[in-house]
Amino acid sequence: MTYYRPIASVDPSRPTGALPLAGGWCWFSQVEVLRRDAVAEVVPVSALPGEVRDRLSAPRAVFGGLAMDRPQIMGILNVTPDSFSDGGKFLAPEAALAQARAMADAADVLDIGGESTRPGAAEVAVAEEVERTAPVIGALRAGGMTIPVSIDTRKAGVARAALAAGAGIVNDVAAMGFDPGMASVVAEAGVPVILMHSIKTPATMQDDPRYEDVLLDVYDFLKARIAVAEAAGIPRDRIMVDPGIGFGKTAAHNLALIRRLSLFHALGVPVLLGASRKRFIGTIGGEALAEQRVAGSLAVALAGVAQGVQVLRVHDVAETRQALRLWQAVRGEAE
Ligand code: HH2
Repeated sequence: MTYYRPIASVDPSRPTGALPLAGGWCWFSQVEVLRRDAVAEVVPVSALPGEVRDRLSAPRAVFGGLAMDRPQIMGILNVTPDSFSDGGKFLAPEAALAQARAMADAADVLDIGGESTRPGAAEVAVAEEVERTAPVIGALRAGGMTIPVSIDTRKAGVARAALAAGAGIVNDVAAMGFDPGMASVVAEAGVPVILMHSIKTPATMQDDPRYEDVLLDVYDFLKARIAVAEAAGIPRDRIMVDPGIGFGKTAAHNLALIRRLSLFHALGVPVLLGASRKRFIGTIGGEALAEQRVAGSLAVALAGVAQGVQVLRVHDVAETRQALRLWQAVRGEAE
């Protein structure tokens, strides 16, 4: 199997023959060709098979109301007692609603979750998870908020209730592999889905995770999950992928994935990066407190945008918006 990683650039001078990366703000004129059993080589885009060129450069369809030709900010709202960085802060419905309102100014989409998936977290019963999430989504809609909402869940019943309450996207950290009913809920509702890579369950995922090649293994997994989703009747233009930073990964695994994130554009669907406040940012950045990891989180988010990642899942939406505005202004891009 051959893997094609577009070498993303945002340099203002663009060589003749360069292609837009996924129809977005980056361009590429060279591709790193990777194989499991061979040394990587860099080739010009002119040497690529036509279908690979097309898949890497084609514009991505609007996803759940979000244009994919510019970076989008997904604000995290955990309605849980135990999430790793904001656990307990927004468990009361009024607190959750106030936080949703505060985030809606700077975020393009809100990701609402009722079960922590931090390493070691225990499973939450469906009824409990529905009770935490659906009323908040319903109240936000009743209050006139029209911002797109994704439901962060592995469970079909939770997704169904959230969609009925007004969510429009399903974000599944188990890539529809946890609950056998998830694919049909998504397919029947006709909503888009985010498929994230993870190994095992949150309770055990950090027990010595190993890969043959983390980048290529995650790529193969996501490719296989896209095939499962398509077979279940979910069209490709309603699928987004996410390498799952911190889910069954060491700091070295996370860095290897972030360094070559642009590979995932070869799957032909938009890509999401969720690194906000995660442990490796604390380890490398020297910050034990998750809430104090905004600077490191921004550095990683911008590294993702520089590789054409379409959605940034973050806790610090206002700070990320500010960073993105400046990043875009320096490049001479209007927001
Ligand atoms: N990370 C977390 C939860 N959901 N979904 C996607 N698509 N990508 C991610 O990286 C991702 C995710 C974990 O972070 P958080 O929601 O802040 O914490 P917790 O799981 O403890 O609630």
